[in-house]
Amino acid sequence: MTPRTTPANTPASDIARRHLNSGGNTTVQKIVKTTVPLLASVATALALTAPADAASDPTVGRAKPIDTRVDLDGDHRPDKVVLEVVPDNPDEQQLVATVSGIRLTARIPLHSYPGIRPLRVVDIDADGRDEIIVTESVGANTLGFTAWGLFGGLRPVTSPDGTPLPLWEGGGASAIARYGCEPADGGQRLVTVQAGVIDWENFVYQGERVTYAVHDGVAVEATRTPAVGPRDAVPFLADPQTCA
Ligand SMILES: [Ca+2]
Ligand SMILES: [Ca+2]
Repeated sequence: MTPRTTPANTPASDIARRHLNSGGNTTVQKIVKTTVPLLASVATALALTAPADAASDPTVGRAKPIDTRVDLDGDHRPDKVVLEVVPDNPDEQQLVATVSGIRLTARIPLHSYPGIRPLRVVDIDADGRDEIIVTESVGANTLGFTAWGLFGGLRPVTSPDGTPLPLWEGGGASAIARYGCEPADGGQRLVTVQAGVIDWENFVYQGERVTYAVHDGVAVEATRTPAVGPRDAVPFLADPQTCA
């Protein structure tokens, strides 16, 4: 088994549930002018509310399910797919697909302060059956994903050992994390790029480009290419749109 590395990433869980409320209770003292010699004070704890910009931010989707249509089984008819937060567990999301009247569900980790994120529809193996990219983690500068499709059920794309294959995007200034697809052998391969900066003055990165042949939801490594260069060096380029 080939060891895989993951990019340096701020654990999203560290910030996942940081509370927006700030400040303390405000005490309102009302002086009552009566014959009573002492002041009567009324303390009122004002209800604090989350900042308005959070409530109106369209990217904050924790409570609202995402409902879309994709063709999971490749019969050219759209299949309903819904992604929602598991009601009693904000660290888990549920993917629900309805294919030919059969309801399929999958529970997926969710480490994202802004909640569930929009689904990306792809066809990683170019077999005419769509897969869905689900965001599992939102870090300070890196997103983590897994890809899901109909592989004998609603299942993730995995390594040959059966563990879900993570995909990354971002990296900030210190790293490069990308995924995409590219044509190969008359078909299509999944591509991942991971690199870290080795020269801060010139922004030179060292890492590798790995390609996978994906069949029936199993990603088998096809090539692994070490590379050194700037962010836009050809081996470091990968575009998620090429998997669509
Ligand atoms: Ca279909
Ligand atoms: Ca496919």
